[in-house]
Amino acid sequence: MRSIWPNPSTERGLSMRRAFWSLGVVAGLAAAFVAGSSADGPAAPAAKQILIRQLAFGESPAGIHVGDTIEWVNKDIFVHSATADDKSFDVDIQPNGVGRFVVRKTGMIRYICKYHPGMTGTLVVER
Ligand SMILES: [Cu+2]
Repeated sequence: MRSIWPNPSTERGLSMRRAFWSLGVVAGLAAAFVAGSSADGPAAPAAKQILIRQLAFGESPAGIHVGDTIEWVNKDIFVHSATADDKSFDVDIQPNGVGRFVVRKTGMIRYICKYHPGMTGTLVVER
């Protein structure tokens, strides 16, 4: 004789499926969170400073990557510029000021100060 009540095993099966589904959602969110904070992604953009003093560019920082901002800090009483040979940037830097440029490509970029062409520097940009 058939029972008019719901089959208990089916009910239990349903709630088990719901539990597994919820678990799946939680696991998915956790995985997305971990992926978002993954350490093997590109490095976070950084600011890299180059000091200018006594009519000379300071040493270029190592480990410049695409997306980093170069900050030329001018300690002189003259306006300087950082002007790329390949014309990819031309930044004026006021006395006691900072000139900024966001690196967009890899490679070696030579630059000069267009006001004092004897001032030269080189950026080496890695991926
Ligand atoms: Cu200069």
